[in-house]
Amino acid sequence: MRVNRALPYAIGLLALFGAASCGSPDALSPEAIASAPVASRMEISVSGTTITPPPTQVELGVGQALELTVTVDHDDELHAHGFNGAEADLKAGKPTTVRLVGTESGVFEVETHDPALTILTVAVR
Ligand SMILES: [Cu+2]
Repeated sequence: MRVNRALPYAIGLLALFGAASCGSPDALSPEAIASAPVASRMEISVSGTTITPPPTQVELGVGQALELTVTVDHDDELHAHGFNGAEADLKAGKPTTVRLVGTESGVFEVETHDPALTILTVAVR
């Protein structure tokens, strides 16, 4: 059966753009993430559009881990730009912990998707 040859190319481009816009080219192995030293821990809760504590910037060294626990009052999605594409499903009322390991220097946003909120900024140096 004939298929549209343009399609795989279009999907490839989308994947490239997706990776570029999220800034997460280097995937770390689960072992590397698990063994990175935890430099700081943070707990954030989101109720509606209110973020507690209010969004701040955390400093993190390359190779260090930030352990972030997020609790939301509604089902949502957590997304950390620049951290091995870290994503997590958030369930209402259930604290979810993710480990963000700095792999390259830069300032990265950690956000929820529904609603779109920047809950934390991480400066990796
Ligand atoms: Cu996102």
